[in-house]
Amino acid sequence: MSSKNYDIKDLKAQAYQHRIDILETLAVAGSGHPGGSLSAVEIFLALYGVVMNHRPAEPKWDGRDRVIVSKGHVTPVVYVTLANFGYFPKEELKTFRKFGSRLQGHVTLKTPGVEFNTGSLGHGLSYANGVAMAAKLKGKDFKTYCIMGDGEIQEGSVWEAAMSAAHFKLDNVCAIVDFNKVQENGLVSDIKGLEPLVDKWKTFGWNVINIDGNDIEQVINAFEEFKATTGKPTVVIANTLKGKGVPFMELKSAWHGKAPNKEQLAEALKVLY
Ligand SMILES: Cc1ncc(C[n+]2csc(CCOP(=O)(O)OP(=O)(O)O)c2C)c(N)n1
Ligand SMILES: [Mg+2]
Repeated sequence: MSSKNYDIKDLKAQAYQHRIDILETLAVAGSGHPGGSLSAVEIFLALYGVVMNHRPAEPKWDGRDRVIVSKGHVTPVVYVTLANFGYFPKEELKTFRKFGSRLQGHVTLKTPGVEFNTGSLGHGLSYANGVAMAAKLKGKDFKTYCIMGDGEIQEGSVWEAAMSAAHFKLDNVCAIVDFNKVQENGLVSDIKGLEPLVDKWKTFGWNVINIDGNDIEQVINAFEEFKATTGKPTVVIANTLKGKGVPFMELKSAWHGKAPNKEQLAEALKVLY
C-alpha cells in the first residue's frame, strides 16, 4: 500500500546523488552541517520521493503533507532535496549561506517548501502538533512529519509535546528521530543517553517503529505503517549513522558543523558510497 510506485535501485542512485550535492553545497559555502545532513538523506528522500503528497510548483497547496524540520541546522539535506524535487533551481544551491540568499544556514520561511523557522532545537514537535490539530479541526486529511535529532530530544520541551500528541490522539503526526548516535560535542550515550528509547516513546503513548533509517525501503515501510495507524501518534526511530556515506566523517562529532575544504571534498567524493 505504498503511496507511489518506486524503484529501489533508482532511489539508491538518487540518495548517492543527494550526498554528492550536499558535500558540494557545503564546500562552496565553506560552512554548514554535514553529519546530520548525510544521516538523514533517506528520510528526506523517502518523504519527498515516495510518501508525501506535495506539489513543488505550488508549495502552499492546501492539501500538501507538511514537513517540520525541527533539527533546523541540517539545511544542506533540506535544500538539496527541495532543489532536486523542483522547489527552486538547483543552481541556487551555490548561494547557500550567502548574504541575501533564500537558503540560510537554518531553515526559514524564505525558502519555498519550508513550513517553519527552526534553529533553536526542541520546538518543532509542539508546532507539528498545532498543525495536526488544526487539520483535524478543519477536517483535512494531510499528514504532518516532524524530523528531530537524537541530541535534540534531550530537550524537555520535546517530551511535553510527546505527552500532548498522545493525549489529543494526533494520529496524523509522525515524529522521526534521526538516531545517528552523535550530537554536537560527542556521543549521545556519553553526554545524556536516551535508552531505552523505544520504551520511552511507548510509555508516552506512541506507536513506535524502530528501523534502519539509512535503508530506504525500511523508511518507506515505516511511513506507510504510520499512515495506517489510528488513535495514536507514530514515532519512527531511524537508526542512522552521522556522516553516512563518507567514512572519514562517520560518527565523528568533528564533522557536525564543518564544511569540507577543496581537498577534503575531493577525498570525500572519492570514498563516497
Ligand atoms: C536550543 C538549542 N541549543 C543548542 C543549539 C546548538 N546546536 C545546534 S545543532 C546541535 C546538536 C544537535 O544534535 P542532534 O540533535 O543529534 O543533531 P544531528 O546529529 O542530527 O546533527 C546543537 C547543540 C541549538 N541550535 N538550539
Ligand atoms: Mg545526532
